[in-house]
Amino acid sequence: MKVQFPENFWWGSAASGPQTEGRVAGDGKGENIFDYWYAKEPEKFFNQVGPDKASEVYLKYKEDVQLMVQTGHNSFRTSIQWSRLIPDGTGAVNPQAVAFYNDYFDELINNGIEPFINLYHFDMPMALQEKGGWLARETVDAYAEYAKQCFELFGAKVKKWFTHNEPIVPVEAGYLYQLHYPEKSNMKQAVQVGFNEALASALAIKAYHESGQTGQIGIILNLTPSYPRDSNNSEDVRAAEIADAFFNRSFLDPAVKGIFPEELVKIVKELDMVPEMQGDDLDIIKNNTVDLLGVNYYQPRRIKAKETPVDSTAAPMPENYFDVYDMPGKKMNPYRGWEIYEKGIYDLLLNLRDNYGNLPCFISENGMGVENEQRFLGEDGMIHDDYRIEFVSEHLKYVHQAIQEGANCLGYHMWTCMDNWSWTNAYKNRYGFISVDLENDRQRTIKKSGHWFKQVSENNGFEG
Ligand code: BGP
Repeated sequence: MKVQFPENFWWGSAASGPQTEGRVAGDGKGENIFDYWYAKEPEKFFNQVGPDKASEVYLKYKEDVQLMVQTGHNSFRTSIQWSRLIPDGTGAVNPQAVAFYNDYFDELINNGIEPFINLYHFDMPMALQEKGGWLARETVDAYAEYAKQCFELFGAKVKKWFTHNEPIVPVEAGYLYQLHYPEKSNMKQAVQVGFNEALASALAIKAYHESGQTGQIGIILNLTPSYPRDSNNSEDVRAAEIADAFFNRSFLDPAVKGIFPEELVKIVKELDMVPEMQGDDLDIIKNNTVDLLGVNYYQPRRIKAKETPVDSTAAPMPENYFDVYDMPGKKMNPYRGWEIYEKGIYDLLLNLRDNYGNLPCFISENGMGVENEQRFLGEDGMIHDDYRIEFVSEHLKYVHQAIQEGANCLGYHMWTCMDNWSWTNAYKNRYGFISVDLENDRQRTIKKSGHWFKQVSENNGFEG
C-alpha cells in the first residue's frame, strides 16, 4: 500500500545552533550556559566532548546544505544562537553573526530549502544567567528585544519562526531534575521559569504580528502523551491527566488557547507557588497565541496513581501527584532509554484535531539516537541504519493515518540532519541522516536512511 502524503508536505530535519555550529576564534560569539558549564565541569559531558566545535556547521554550512539537498530536504529547522547574535544577551549585535546567518539562510533558500528558524534552544546567554536567567523579568524583556532584532534582521527571508524549542526542558532539566545548568531542584523556581518562558513567547508573537511581516510564528513543544496504567481505573486516569497538565498542557494550553490548565493553576496556588507577574501579563498570553505548532515526539509517558508515599518534609515535586509506571513488555530504544511507541504520534495529532481547534501543525522532531553506529559501517563506507528507516517509516504510517482522519499536519522533520552534540550526552547517541566523523575533520557521509529519505521526499510517500 502506498503511504501517500498531501501535496507540499514539508520533508526535512531539525537541529539547533548550539548543537551544530561550534565556535571559531574571533567569531564574536558570547558565552551561553553550556559553554560556561563545559568550561567549568567538562567531566559532566560524555567523553568530555563540549559544544566548542560541535559539528562545525559554522564553517561547513555550504557543504551541509548540499547534503540536505541530497537527502531530500525541502525545509530545515535550526536556531539562531542568542549568544552569537547578541553576545551579552542585551545590547550590541555581533556583525559576524548577522553575516553568518544571512549567508546560511540564503544558501538554504537558494537550494530550495525553506529555513524554519527557532529563537531559543536551551541556550541562555551567560550574562543573563548571571542575573537569574529565566527566573528574572529582565530576561523576558531582553528576549523580546532579541526576537524583534531577529525579525528585523532576517524577517525578509525567514517566513517560519518559532519562539522556543521545548520550553519545558529548561524547567525540568534546569530547575527540577538537575540535568542542565544551573542544576537546581526547586519547584517554585521551576514554575517561575515556565511562566516567564510562556510570557516571553507571547511577547515575541505579539512583536511579530505587529511588525506587519507576512510569515507565521509558532512554538515547538515536546509532547509526551500520558497513558494511564489502566484506563478503567479512575485514579490512574486522574494521575495521567495531572502528569499531562504538568508536562504537556503547561505550555500547549497557553500557546494555543492563551490560558493555563485549571488543575495546574490549582496545584500551584495550593503550594503557594504562584509566579510573580505584572498587571497585563495574563492578557498578553491570552491575546498572542501561535499560528503554527511544532510537535516533537519521542516517547510516551506511562503513569499510575501515586503508590509510593510522599515525603512531606521534602520540597514538593511533580511526582507527588503520580507515579511513573514501568510497563512490562514495552519496546525500548536501549541507548537512550526511551520507550518506542509509534501510535503515540497518531494520538497526539488527533488530540490536536479534537481539543486544540485542529491548528496547523507539523512533526518538528522524531528520531532515534543509537550508540556506536560504526558497527553498521558497510564496505561501501556507508552506515546501514536500517533500524532508523524502520523507526521513521513506522511513525510516518501513523502520521499518514492521522492526516487521513483529518489531522492538520503539514510536515515531518526528523531529529536530526547530521549527527550533532546532544547536551551532556555529547556525541554518545547518533541521530542523523548523515554521519559526522569526529576523528577525521568531522567528515560527513550520508547514511542509508538519508538516501532512503530522499526517495520518500521525492515520491511524497513510500510503499508501506
Ligand atoms: C530534543 C531536543 C534536541 C535533541 C533531542 C534528542 O529533546 O530538542 O535538542 O537533543 O531531543 O535528545 P538527546 O539529545 O537528549 O538524546
